[in-house]
Amino acid sequence: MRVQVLTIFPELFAPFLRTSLVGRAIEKGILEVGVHDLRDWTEDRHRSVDDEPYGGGGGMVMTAPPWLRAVRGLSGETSGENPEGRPWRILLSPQGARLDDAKVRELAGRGDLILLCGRYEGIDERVRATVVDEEVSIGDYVLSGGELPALVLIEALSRQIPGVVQLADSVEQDSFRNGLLDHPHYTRPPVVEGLAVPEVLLSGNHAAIRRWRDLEALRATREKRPDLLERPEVRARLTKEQARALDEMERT
Ligand code: 4GX
Repeated sequence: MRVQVLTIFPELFAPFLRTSLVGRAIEKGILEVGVHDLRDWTEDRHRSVDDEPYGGGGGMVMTAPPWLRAVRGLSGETSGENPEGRPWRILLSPQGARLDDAKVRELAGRGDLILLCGRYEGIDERVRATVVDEEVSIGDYVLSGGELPALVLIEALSRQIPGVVQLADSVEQDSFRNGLLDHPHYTRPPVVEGLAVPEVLLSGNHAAIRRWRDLEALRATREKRPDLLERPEVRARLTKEQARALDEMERT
């Protein structure tokens, strides 16, 4: 999978992309990330990318022409795995559809991507109208630019590419894999400030451990994110034992 990023702050990306899981995916060639300076597609002496808003008001707006040249210039570079024959173009903005586990999986299946990272008050609407396939938001708060959202998306995507996550089933059993939150985790030492590790985790009884984790995942979800348990597709994926336990919890 190849992800191309368009930004006026390309230097923000390198240290993150070198690190950890994403860094290893890139090293292995499973993931390719190209970061491009939007100013490389400007044509004036000052390499300017913004101007005053028509209609007045504060702030500046990014002008359309560099974006159109850049996105179209990069669109020829696709590995051919895209259904559309060109990369899928995503604008990061608070106006987008909220990023969640389902959206990450969907985008991981889109083939190559181009991520547009805007700054200032936004980008001339005609960019969205002509060269953007989809707007994505990482949450209902306002940032100063699309760069951190792009990194969030790249990291989440990288975990969905086969061969990226080391432990065979750590994604499989991940939080959200079955629509529930994760169960609690423990490691040494066995007692911390008087709090002992649950006995079952030391028992070596793997069936019992799996049952305990399933029930703790359910308990955590009911306590912290009860909204998730209202989704029919989540309820449908509960184990028999989880369904029975939830029934019990809901009757008390
Ligand atoms: N999830 N921002 C983008 C500038 C902008 C505005 C409109 C294009 C269109 C954000 C978020 C986010 C702030 C990134 C405004 N660019 N992006 N930027 N939340 O807040 O994705």
